[in-house]
Amino acid sequence: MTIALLDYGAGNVRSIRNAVQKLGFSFTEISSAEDILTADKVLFPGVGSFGLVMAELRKRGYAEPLRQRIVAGKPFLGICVALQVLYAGSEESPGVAGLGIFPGQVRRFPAGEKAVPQIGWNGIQLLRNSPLFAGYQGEKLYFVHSYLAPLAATPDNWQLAHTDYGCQFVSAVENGGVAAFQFHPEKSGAAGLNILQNYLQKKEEITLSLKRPVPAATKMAKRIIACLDVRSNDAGDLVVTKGDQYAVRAEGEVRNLGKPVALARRYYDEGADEITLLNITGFRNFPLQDQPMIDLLEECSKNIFVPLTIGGGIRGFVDTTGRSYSALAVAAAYFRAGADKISIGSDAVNAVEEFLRSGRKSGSSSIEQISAVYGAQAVVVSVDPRRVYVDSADATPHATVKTAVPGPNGEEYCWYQCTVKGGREGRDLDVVQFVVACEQLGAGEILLNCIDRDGTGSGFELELITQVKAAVSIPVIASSGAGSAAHFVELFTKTAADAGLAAGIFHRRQTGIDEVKAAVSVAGLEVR
Ligand code: 1PR
Repeated sequence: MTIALLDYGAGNVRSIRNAVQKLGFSFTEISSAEDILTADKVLFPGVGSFGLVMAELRKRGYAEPLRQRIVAGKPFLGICVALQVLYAGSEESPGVAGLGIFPGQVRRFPAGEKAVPQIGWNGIQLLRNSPLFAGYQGEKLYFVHSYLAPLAATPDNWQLAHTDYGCQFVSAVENGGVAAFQFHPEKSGAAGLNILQNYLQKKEEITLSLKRPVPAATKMAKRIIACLDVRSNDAGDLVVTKGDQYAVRAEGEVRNLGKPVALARRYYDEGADEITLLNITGFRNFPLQDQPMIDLLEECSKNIFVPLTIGGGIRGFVDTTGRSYSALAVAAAYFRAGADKISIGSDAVNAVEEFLRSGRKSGSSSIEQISAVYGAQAVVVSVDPRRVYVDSADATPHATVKTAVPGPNGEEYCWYQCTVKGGREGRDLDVVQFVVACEQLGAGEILLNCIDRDGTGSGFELELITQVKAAVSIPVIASSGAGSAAHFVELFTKTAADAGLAAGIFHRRQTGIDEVKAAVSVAGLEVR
């Protein structure tokens, strides 16, 4: 049996390769129209925008054979944008024709109370039994998208599952041997791998599960993320470290909290919804000359089937021979090595300063370049703010908050100053200016750290999180300060944060990811 993978080289399909290999299948690469028509099974993980995917398919002469295969009902599985290209067109790329299997248009999520993109774990309502979902127990699955397949645009006999997020949309279609999912089975943990296996194995090997009742509306989970700050210690080994307000040395030595690959694997096994790796000295070393970080990512991604984010050192660079590398090239290397999202720190501050100075988008900043190629949902901006106290809101042009935790001289207001190089340099830029500009430049998510809280275990910086969440419509990951499961409950009940991230309490086994999820669930909030 030939399983053929359709990868036109425009994005990260390493995750799907790793998942297929983990399941014990081998695959061939599609390199001609003929391959599309003759393979026993086609697997198409769509990456990039709707327009980009269609342009690649047309350029390679794949659009028509794909259409033929789908119309003939021969085995095909499309993931994410590969579901959307089954429609006639999309609001994402006006004027670009899709494969046109369905006559309707793909739409953007309505602007409103929900953060867009939808990033995270949501449920599906299965409308009927399908061999693809044999063994599925109703687990949440991983979604990451800004555009959706409307019910009205999808023929009834194709609709297999619905999901709710601000509105109801089609999250899976199936007819004959053809299926497509909006969620990512390759990033949906064991439940997702099982669905993928159902597609890859021979039909007769599948036992149909019993009919289940269709659940009520699906709900998005609050994500719990484990973060590994990684750097070389003085002996030159990559270690997971942890700072106190970003200071990672104790008695002169870089704190060593474990080996990155083993720790990341532990968090996957313990149920982390996402894992973030930050190369915290990336501002010094250039990642493309820092191969251990790429190797580390490759190793991690082989056994981790939830989203992996990597940050540190994503920026343009000129080496000693005068050769220049773009931030896009660095991001591409990380995506190829298995990252699902990249995170930009210091260089995002530079990009925003330039944007605010010139008043226009240059198109050449790291955020813009990477977002244009990989999509906003793959671009996280990690910000390292710290408090600057002032006596009154009028004392500074920056966006202040009236704080319940006054400054050392009784100051009742503060603003949050953006920093670069791991907090070593402060800039005349407040966090509100910064995140608003990042969203305009094409970032899909904010990783909101707080230097004052980092490593203190004193709880998340709720005033900062509330200020940032009110300023943007993209998801916000709250980070720094978690000291207990109760702090996550406080985070999700007192702010609208989409995810909570912690490092120290997980590394030191002070609180388990399961304990955090249990506490958040008892508080009436949705978890995976
Ligand atoms: O600037 O693009 O090279 O990216 C560097 C990245 O490294 C940035 O994302 C920056 O936040 C991070 N970073 C730089 N220096 C440090 C440091 O600690 N000295 N770590 C650092 C950031 C903050 C969180 C941490 C949470 C949770 N660490 O990621 O994991 O605060 O910790 P806690 O739960 O123990 O309180 P670039």
